[in-house]
Amino acid sequence: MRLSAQALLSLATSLACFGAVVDAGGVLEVDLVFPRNETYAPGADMPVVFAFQNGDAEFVRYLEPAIDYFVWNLSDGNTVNSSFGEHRWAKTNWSNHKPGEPYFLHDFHGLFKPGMEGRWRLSWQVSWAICGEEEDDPEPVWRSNSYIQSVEYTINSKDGRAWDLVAATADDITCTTAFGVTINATDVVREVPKRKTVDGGTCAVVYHSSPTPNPCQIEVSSAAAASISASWTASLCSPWGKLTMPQDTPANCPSENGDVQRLAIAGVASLAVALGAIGFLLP
Ligand SMILES: *[C@@H]1O[C@H](CO)[C@@H](O)[C@H](O)[C@H]1NC(C)=O
Ligand SMILES: *[C@@H]1O[C@H](CO)[C@@H](O)[C@H](O)[C@H]1NC(C)=O
Ligand SMILES: *[C@@H]1O[C@H](CO)[C@@H](O)[C@H](O)[C@H]1NC(C)=O
Ligand SMILES: *[C@@H]1O[C@H](CO)[C@@H](O)[C@H](O)[C@H]1NC(C)=O
Ligand SMILES: CC(=O)N[C@H]1CO[C@H](CO)[C@@H](O)[C@@H]1O
Repeated sequence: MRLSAQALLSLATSLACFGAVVDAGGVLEVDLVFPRNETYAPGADMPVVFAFQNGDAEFVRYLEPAIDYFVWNLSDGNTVNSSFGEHRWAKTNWSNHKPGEPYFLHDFHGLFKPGMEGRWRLSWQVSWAICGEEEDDPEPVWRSNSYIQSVEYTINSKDGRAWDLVAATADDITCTTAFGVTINATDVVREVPKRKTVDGGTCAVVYHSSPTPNPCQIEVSSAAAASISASWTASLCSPWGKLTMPQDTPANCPSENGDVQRLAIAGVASLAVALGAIGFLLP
């Protein structure tokens, strides 16, 4: 049974005696930032970038949002490529995040490097957990909703332009609302009992209707873009990077004793260091 927002609201209200009320609920938005529907020159240091808007709000922890993405080679009729990445909200580091600004998640890998010329589709899925909906559910149920979308881009060394996060996000022409998904959470959360199929935990009651996403309002500042690039340099200069990508080790890496962290300007998640690793690097 699907409930109207009104019914859901009264359900939420009636459940308030079972569920705790968190700080005001709110709207989480998850957006693809880069790449866009454009033709790029190959660049080993080109990232995939997503953003969380309002991701630091209290209710978001109960949604446990996650992003998975993968890439298809369109030149040979939709053969799926093995490359993919994953972002878990729980692994984000908010310590240097400015409240009210989008939080950028990024990965680097060989998706755009020389040798990857051709037409590609990047598909991503945003998934999140919510409370069960049925009014007659004996217990709240833990479920995962999801949003799947894709973007196509071309890597071409002849006509491609150099990638530029600042320019790409300043230009709304290549952006569509489909690049974003919003989740409108009530202020009610419930405890989920441990069962065979669920781990238990706390789920958030969400509204059925959610506002139109606003991915096109995101602009990557040159400082944020520099920070993203710096995290790539830092990962290339790390012992792990030197071991796995010796051909890409920059000439100006800090000395062995130097603190590589200094290269990673704070303020933006440097998941590339943590996650852009092992699984995501293409041969
Ligand atoms: C991508 O851009 C090209 C050229 O600007 C346009 O013809 C095409 O429809 C766009 N594709 C999508 C999926 O937006
Ligand atoms: C994509 O598919 C085309 C056609 O099969 C192939 O020639 C090309 O090498 C593939 N690209 C990569 C990077 O594997
Ligand atoms: C989060 O980032 C800060 C500043 O960059 C760093 O000091 C801290 O160790 C990080 N925390 C985790 C859990 O990685
Ligand atoms: C969230 O949904 C509720 C119920 O439909 C609605 O009243 C509210 O305006 C929505 N929030 C936003 C920001 O659109
Ligand atoms: C870089 C990479 O993994 N490319 C693969 C993409 O898919 C084609 C077709 O399966 C493979 O041949 C490539 O090696």
